[in-house]
Amino acid sequence: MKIGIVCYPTFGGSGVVATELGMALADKGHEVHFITYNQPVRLDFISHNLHFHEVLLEEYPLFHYQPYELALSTKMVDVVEKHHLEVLHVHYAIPHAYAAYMAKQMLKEKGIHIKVVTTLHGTDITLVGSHPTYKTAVEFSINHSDVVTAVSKSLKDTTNRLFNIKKEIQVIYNFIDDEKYDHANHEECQRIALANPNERILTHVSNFRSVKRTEDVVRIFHLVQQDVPSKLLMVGDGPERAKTEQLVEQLGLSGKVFFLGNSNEVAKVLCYSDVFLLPSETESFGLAALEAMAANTPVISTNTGGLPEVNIHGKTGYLSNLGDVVEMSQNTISILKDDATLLQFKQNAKAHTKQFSLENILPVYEDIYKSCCETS
Ligand code: GMT
Repeated sequence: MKIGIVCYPTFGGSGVVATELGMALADKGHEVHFITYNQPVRLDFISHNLHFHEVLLEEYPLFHYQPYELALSTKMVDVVEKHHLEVLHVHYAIPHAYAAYMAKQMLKEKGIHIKVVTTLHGTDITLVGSHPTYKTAVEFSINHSDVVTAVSKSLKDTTNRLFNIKKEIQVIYNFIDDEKYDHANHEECQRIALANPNERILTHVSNFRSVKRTEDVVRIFHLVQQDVPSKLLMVGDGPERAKTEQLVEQLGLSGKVFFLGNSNEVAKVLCYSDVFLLPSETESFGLAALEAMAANTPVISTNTGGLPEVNIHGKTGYLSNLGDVVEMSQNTISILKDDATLLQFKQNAKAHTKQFSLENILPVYEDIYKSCCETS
């Protein structure tokens, strides 16, 4: 099939899911066209079936804000027309679902009938989408998509609670390309460079937005390292990084906490890790947790949003109430207390990711594209 994918090209989870999906579809022989304002960070041009179309913006003195939706919907129309696309799959409702609706209407005038699949990822519903500034347009564009999917049952329920949705939302979980995370693929994984042999390694990966509670990560680590010799790796960058670095200094943890910045090689960093910390305020799914588990790393997380659908309490890690850093540190210590317990949690975490494998999820998206193109 000929598929257009619209996403944010940054380190956010929705962009990662969209990019991995597009690359896997191209691998299976589909022709995939990414339409966004930058080349997606994880996009690897490994296939001649992959194309990237950059949305360019025109500066004009009158514009206080540049009209990105207009440029995006114009680009969608151009690409659909020129490459005869059959379906547009937009990731993250704001503003992609709205721009796709506009493109669909413009194409209809030309006698072209494109199908629109919208995938809801989380903050497009929970934090931003339901805000009165955007709510009416988000609700409208969800209701006018041909197919709507959400990345967890929790996100589906939240969407139905916050909006007046008139169509069925299908749940399709985030997925993982298991092979990328197998330790066997990372012979260079040398934890000795980061920690002494007697030390454990804790890891956090995020875009350092306030919803990720990166200061809680440091507070948990502060308590853990009093009991268990350990180091903390902080991967990613964003608005909360400076404050989090300050807290590390205040707590006297410099030298034990390493800020690695944004990385394209999360799988390599995770191969060093013993426990992954994700104390988010909310997570519609928690792709970072799934990636950690695929790299044999148990997860200490909050019990918010879709996290209980991914992280199984007492098996793949532990879940706690938001902000309960004491309980989260005790749970971390209980996993790290001896090698046998840690090994059991690592094995459970890895085994649990099988149900989220790319090979299970990819055909579900393919079926959706096929069946929506068959209906008039
Ligand atoms: O985590 C973020 O803030 C980025 C955000 C995004 O849309 O880029 O991630 C969301 O989508 C991911 C992929 O579906 C989910 O795994 C994350 O849980 C979700 N983040 C939140 O709900 C906070």
